[in-house]
Amino acid sequence: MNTKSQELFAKALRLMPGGVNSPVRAFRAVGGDPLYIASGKGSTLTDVDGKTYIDYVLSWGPLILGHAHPEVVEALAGVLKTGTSFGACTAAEVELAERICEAYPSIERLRLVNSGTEATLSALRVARAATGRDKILKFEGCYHGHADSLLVKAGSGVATLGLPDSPGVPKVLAELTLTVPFNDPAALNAVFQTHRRQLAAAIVEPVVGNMGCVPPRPGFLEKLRALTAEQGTVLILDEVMTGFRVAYGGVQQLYTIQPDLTTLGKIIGGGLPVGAYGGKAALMDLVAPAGPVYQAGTLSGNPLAVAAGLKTLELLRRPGTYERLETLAEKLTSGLAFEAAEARVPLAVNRVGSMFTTFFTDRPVTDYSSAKRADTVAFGKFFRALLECGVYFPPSQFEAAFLSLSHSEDDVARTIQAAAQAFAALRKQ
Ligand code: KE4
Repeated sequence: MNTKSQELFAKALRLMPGGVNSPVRAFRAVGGDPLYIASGKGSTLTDVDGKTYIDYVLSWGPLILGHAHPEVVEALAGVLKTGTSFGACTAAEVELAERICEAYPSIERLRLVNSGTEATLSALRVARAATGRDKILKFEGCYHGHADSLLVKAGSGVATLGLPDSPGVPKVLAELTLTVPFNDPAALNAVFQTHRRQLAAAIVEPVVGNMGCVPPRPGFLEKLRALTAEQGTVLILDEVMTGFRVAYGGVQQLYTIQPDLTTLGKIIGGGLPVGAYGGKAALMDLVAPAGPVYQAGTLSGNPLAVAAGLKTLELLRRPGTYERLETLAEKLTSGLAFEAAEARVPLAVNRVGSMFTTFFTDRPVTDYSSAKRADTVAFGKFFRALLECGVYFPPSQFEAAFLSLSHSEDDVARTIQAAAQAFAALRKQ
């Protein structure tokens, strides 16, 4: 007897590529058919077959408050009645820009867009315009959305599906994107010497989420900042995932790194489509209509996403928020590590704040090549065993998992218990 999810997926396969609207949702890396979600509430999701799961995907990061937070729903309900989009300026977009600039001192001006992809492609365009240079630097295993120039040795779904790089990206364009391993200062020095004063931008996930969670080694970001400053290369911190996640002020608050441009997304829209890029006024004033660099968007700054974002940031400013996330995430990840050790299952757990990844490997994961050593078959079995126990982890070894303020100690205890069972089953195989 097919489940409703399976019936929907069979129909979707005839209508959408791979049956999904974003590749990583297809469960290709973990086996089985994708879940079809009927609703979310707090820390849980319920699928169309009525099964409920503790959710550690949280829409890939945005839902740091949890699903359908009453105050976010109320804020949206209010906006719905007064109009969803005007294609014109609103007071709320000014307020959201103000809140973001307050939280990110490196951002003097910003532009709201509708996705992280739009944010990063726009930031790159500004960097190329400002420097008059064409080459850019990214890091192997980092993912910055699906703009042509950035689909080179990318992480997230590209890594999940083991795609070499995407066909359809002109060779002449891909050749302008240089890549080096994350956390490799020697490679960083070499690329800046070989392409001295030729790099328009260096874009990095300052804490990587898209090869799985990988923090920067001490001094790595500082080295990147020094080299980019010395050679007039625009440093772009892609904080689409880490912004308002690892701290209210993102990684640049944790590591006191001042980038030239920052990209944001996910949490600032509270679960609605959003992105933002911003930074030094001298750079951002190049953007039309202030300057000649063109970038536009029908729904940029739309009242719904702005309302959900403003309410989310307001609730995140409440005292104790990040301490709560830290306590719960530490309890969860130390519990997972303990149970894996008890079952003698090799596991490396990387965590920064309330984003983390359980790598099935007995060696530290510090870059893309070490992440790719993880046992993805074991991860798939772990994922499916957790799913059976009503726990929904990201369906890929090369993704970060997240906690929300709606997750409870009971959720964490149940997750650790489910993981203990999953590790024991893995051990027997
Ligand atoms: P979007 O275009 O998907 O809104 O953002 C692209 C992006 C940019 N930068 C970073 C650091 C990101 O993590 C992302 C998107 N993240 C993935 C999950 N790792 C989105 C999930 C998906 O592709 O379905």
